Amino acid sequence: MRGQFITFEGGEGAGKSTQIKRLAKRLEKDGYDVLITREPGGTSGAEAVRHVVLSGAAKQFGTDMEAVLFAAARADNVEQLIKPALENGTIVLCDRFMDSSRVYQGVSGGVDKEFLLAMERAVTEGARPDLTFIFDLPPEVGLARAADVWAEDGPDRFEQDDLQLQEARRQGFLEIAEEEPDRCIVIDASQSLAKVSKALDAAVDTYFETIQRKPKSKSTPKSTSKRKPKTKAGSK
Ligand code: T5A
Repeated sequence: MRGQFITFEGGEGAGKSTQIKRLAKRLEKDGYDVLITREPGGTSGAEAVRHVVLSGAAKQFGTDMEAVLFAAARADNVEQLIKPALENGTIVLCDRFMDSSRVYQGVSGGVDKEFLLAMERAVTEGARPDLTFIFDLPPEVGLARAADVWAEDGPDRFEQDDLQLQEARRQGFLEIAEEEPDRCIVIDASQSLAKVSKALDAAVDTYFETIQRKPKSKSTPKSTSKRKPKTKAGSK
């Protein structure tokens, strides 16, 4: 049985990485095979691209160039890690994916939508997210959280952008959730860690019940049924 591909999206410091690590432990404890990856990154090639884009080294070449670099990193992550894991029945938890390109390069970067979608189709073939959590919170709250964990060199290329751009990104993610309610669930990420964890766990449990996904070790998986539309979890 093919695995499940779950992506986590949202603004800066929304709490995605924290929740992914926690959720992975919980799912592994439940008997699932889990792979964590991130974007840009995951593979050595994609991690090299990560350094180039997040350091700001590519900024001078324009947002189209940055969009292509993110797509190149994604292609490597998809081919080397994500697809093989899904084929193996693994649950893949990915910290950011195609929606980040739609929002950061598209909505706030001004890159042509058709150009972005063409690259998206090319690199995500066979690895489209089954489920996407959009971590929603006011950008000033997320940036304050992120600032607590900034490395010595301070904010990265995208964390430096002003609040207006960060707010545009927030709206961009919410629009994707509205346009694709079958795939996306909005999580109110401004809540306490405990409340976000609870909302996320409940949404994952509901999703697995809907697709009748069971841990390998606990029972034989049944065939995947058509999913019902998802409702918002812990959202405002
Ligand atoms: N990008 C990425 C693009 O422009 N295009 C693309 O296509 C892709 C894929 C990636 C950057 O690249 C851009 C977007 C990004 O700017 P990154 O470092 O991976 O860079 O950036 P983020 O994904 O934003 O990583 P962050 O670490 O900033 O955010 P997280 O992972 O959402 O937050 P997390 O879990 O690290 O938490 C941050 C802090 O908040 C605390 C945590 O303990 C931590 O200290 N925290 C909470 N505090 C209070 N209440 C809660 N509920 C909390 N949850 C976490």
